[in-house]
Amino acid sequence: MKIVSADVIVTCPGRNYVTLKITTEDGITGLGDATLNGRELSVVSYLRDHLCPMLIGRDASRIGDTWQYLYRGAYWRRGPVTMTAIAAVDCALWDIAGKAAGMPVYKLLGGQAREGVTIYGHANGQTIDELLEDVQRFLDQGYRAVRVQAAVPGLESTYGLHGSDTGKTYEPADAALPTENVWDTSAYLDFAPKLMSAVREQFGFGFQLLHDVHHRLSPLEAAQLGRSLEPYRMFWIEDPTPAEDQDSFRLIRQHTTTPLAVGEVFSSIFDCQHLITNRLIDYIRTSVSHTGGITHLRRVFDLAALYGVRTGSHGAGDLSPVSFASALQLDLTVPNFGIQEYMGHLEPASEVFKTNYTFADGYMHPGEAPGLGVDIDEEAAARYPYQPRSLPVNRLRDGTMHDW
Ligand code: KDG
Ligand code: MG
Repeated sequence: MKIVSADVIVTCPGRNYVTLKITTEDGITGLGDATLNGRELSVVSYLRDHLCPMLIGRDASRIGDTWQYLYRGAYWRRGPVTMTAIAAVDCALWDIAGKAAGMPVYKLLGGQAREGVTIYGHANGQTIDELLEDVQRFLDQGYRAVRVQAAVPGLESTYGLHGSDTGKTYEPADAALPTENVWDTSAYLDFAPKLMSAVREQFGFGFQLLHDVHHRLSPLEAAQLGRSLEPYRMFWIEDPTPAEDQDSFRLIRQHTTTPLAVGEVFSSIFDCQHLITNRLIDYIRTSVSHTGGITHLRRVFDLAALYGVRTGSHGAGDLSPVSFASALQLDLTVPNFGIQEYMGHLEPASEVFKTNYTFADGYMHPGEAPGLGVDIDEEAAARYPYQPRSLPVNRLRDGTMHDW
């Protein structure tokens, strides 16, 4: 099963996606998501200029060896660009393996360990009332878990709010230069418990409640937040503090029993090792497309299982449907599955990516199509050319750069 071509498809059906397509001599194609939001073209170059030429002539069935060849062979290790590129190759090879075997990838990974994958959706609002309406919309659809974000009073913009016109994105639609947001920790710490209290008061405790702090607090502030949210029994708070200084999570842990989820910006098992083996987090958020693909993420999840840490993979809309399908295939099989994020994709994405996953009763299933279960329509992709876009940046009121 020799590889005869490896092509990179860049498209922007609502937002930019980079897809790797590998073709074998017998005409089987495999897809991998290579999207790194705001830095897309660096992965395009990594693939086109470096990895694609190395893939030609290789045996597509040697998935683990190819992973090691690309990882060790780079000499320069880890990092989001390298690991996203390797992830795309890895997922595409799993897709090919599934198609060659006539099975969905989850069957190659050991078969399903649950009937479906619990997902959480993103509810948001400019006001608490608007947020409550949005939560209701998710509960009406059958969601069992909802992430809530609402505008912090006094701030001009808040992370996690969708533009009402797009419904699913909260980033500037047309900016090559980052927009600048202003952040105020005090205003946020005042507001967050009021928000959760309103949600629990209106809807009770019959569903899982999640919230993303998006790296904004110091460890001590994160401890205060966690404690203030304890009455609302959160499923997790996510990224309460930036995770470079991993020992700082001990301080949060000492002060609160609110569960912690971290890892969407990590790119390897080594980034997760300290937090997991010291039991400093409850959920690991690494994603299949930013953490070396199915092959590597499976190792992260296995390490996490040893320490009672459960999975909660990143699934924002800037990860393509190929990524989401890959995540579902793995989620269905691992013993320590926790939850899967699902933000959905903007409407035009469905013209480009043809998916097989289904949603019912709060659960997703990847479907029974061989491989990952996603096809790409390259003519439709060409109708949506790449558009330079950036994630926002954040400053404190006095102008100091802060984490976004
Ligand atoms: O590209 C950045 C987004 O993926 C990120 O801001 C979304 O934090 C996020 C989440 O939890 O989905
Ligand atoms: Mg997040």
